[in-house]
Amino acid sequence: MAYRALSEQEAVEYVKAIPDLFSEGAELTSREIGDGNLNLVFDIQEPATGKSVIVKQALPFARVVGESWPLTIDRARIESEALRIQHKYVPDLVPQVYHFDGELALTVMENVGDHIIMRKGLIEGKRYPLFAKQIGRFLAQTLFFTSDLGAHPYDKKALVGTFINPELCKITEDLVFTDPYENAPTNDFNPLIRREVEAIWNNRPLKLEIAKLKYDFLTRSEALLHGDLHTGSIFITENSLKAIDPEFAYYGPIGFDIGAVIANLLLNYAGQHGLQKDQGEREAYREYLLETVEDVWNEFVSQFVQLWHKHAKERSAHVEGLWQSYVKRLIQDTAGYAGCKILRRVIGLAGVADLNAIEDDQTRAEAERLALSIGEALILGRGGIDESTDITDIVRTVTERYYQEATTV
Ligand code: SR1
Ligand code: MG
Repeated sequence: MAYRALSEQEAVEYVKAIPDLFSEGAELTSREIGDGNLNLVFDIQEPATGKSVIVKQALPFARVVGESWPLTIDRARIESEALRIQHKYVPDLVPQVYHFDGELALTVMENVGDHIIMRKGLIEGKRYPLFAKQIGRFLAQTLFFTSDLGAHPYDKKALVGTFINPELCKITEDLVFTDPYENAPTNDFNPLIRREVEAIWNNRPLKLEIAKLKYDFLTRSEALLHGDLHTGSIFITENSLKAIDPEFAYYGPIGFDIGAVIANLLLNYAGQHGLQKDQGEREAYREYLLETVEDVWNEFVSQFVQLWHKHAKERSAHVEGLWQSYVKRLIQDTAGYAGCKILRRVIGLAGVADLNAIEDDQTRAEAERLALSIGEALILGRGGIDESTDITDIVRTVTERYYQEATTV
């Protein structure tokens, strides 16, 4: 069938025609629930049995902007293939793909509608005690087994080819690594923080560090990344986690994915300034977020290093001292990428609800200034980072300084 964007009813007809998915004559309901930046998402339910699936269809443009921003529908293939690979390594943490249609750029997959978007949960002040273990395992397994450490060299090169994703990478190159640091038309920030944003545009040492991180993003094909692992790409309950939406998947630097997770925890940390009015509650929740940042890194690294010792086939991986220097470089990359991802969400296109939900412009500007200071400090301070507490120490120091300066002004 030639490409066309489906209606709710057409999505029902489509899934009915897939063999062995629903029983013949099943009564199905359909609702378009996509609220992301790019795609159509249909929630298809069979009320009689409670069975359901998700139909996700790529639009030939970026939904967040409209038809004036054309965008390849090949991203649907990238997403379904990435989901299949990730599902192979962590089946409990990734939705199962039932069907893919390249012509329609459409994937039919497991419906995880009993989960909520983690960003929403964090904004509501929920805690997820299993999150760090779950995401640490997701990161360690998917990144190790697709890297030169865990994959056969021929398989790894073939995968690099499968995941050539130029248009989606270009979005990241522009929106994460370029536009926010100059006066670009895509930028979209609170006018009250213009002074701080202009200071970033004029901060040459910061721009140099961001350029180095961008260069690694462009050139270092380390592992198959999720590519957009923010808390809006994580569906969660108290017991279960599902990582969704890997349409930005490509072979890139491992720290980019870990940094995305940490950045989004820290964006919520900054947002607490306006989200939580009670100071005691706010401090307690911020402590929880910082512990989670440390746990995410610690879980990832302990599992990644175990996999390295047990499964690394690359002979040079066992040269004495290599894993230690690799891990040190990884945590520094992680901090740098986390910093870029924080800055882009404050200055650039596609902000986050953790900050945007703060209604009062002035209070939101205060939270955004804190986020900018944290992002900047992580990028500039990353060379001195060795362990997860070095990351959280930077955040604590910046926060203390921020509130001291706020009370002395
Ligand atoms: C035009 S797409 C804007 C952003 O949404 C996605 O989630 C990515 O983060 C992208 O940069
Ligand atoms: Mg997405």
